[in-house]
Amino acid sequence: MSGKHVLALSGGVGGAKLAAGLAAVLAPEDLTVVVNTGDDFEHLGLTICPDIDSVTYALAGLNDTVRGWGVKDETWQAMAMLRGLGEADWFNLGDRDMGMHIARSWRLREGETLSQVTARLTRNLGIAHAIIPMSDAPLRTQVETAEGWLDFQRYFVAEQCRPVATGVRFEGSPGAAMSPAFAEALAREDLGAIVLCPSNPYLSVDPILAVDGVREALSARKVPLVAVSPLVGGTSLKGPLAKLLGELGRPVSNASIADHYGDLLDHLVIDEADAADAGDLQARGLCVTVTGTVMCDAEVRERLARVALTAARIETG
Ligand code: FO1
Repeated sequence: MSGKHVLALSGGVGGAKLAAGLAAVLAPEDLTVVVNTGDDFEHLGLTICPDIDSVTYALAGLNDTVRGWGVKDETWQAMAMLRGLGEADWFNLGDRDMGMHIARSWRLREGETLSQVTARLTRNLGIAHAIIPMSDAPLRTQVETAEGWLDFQRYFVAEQCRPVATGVRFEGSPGAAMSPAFAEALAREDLGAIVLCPSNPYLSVDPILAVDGVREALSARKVPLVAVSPLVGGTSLKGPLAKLLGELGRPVSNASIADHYGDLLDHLVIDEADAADAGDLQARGLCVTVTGTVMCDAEVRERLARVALTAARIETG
């Protein structure tokens, strides 16, 4: 019998939605979600892990679906106080969200690893599925611009992705080892498939591939690797992917997503608005599924999760 454990690799907002869909259709023992930590940074004395937060809030049903990040029904009193005190206010920390960063920072300072802290906090929020940081070591995404190399959140939030990007690098790679549960998931005898969530390939998935040994392990895998494209109608729904592709001199199309993942990819799930891309992708030897990929509610998230799992030859009930 082929394995049925699914390893999903996810960034923040879009990835978190599919991760929530996968968690809705797979039992906790059948899913491991490994999350990008290249966006993490230290801010106001706190360790912020935005993509872990997004996946955690999505699986806990706490995510703000309008803003796309942070906690729903959020209030901003602490932020107003910080602003009044003359502290940095370019990165918005809601009151409820702040509790997450305080708990994480406190436990890290007490000596727990990021994996241990994440397991503790997700469990205490009632999440049964495994949400795993890609590494317990710092691996930081930086974007090259005319102003020099910018740390990810400086580029993404403070500069609103305005500077023209000429390169991306991952400080700490090589040298960052896989988190223990990531390595275990990749080595599982019952591993049945790998799913790349619809996250930015350059900014959210590449940091995971830059962790020591990950690209090699994925190349050597014996199970299907399915990606859900983050492009919809030839552009990115949210975030800088379309702008970044243009700046890096690549077409804003699914051909660029397929080129980027290269031999790693077996099957690409693309949006129905991009159905015209299917022929070219198939001509390269890729399997393609065309479906609606805009995850506007829980029902669509689950449906897309089932489509991705079917593409990966994983049975769902
Ligand atoms: N994104 C923003 O655009 N502006 C913010 O002020 C902001 C604050 C923030 C706080 C906590 C958190 O977990 C995420 C936050 N994000 C914010 C989202 C985050 O910058 C990005 O969505 C991810 O890093 C990209 O995946």
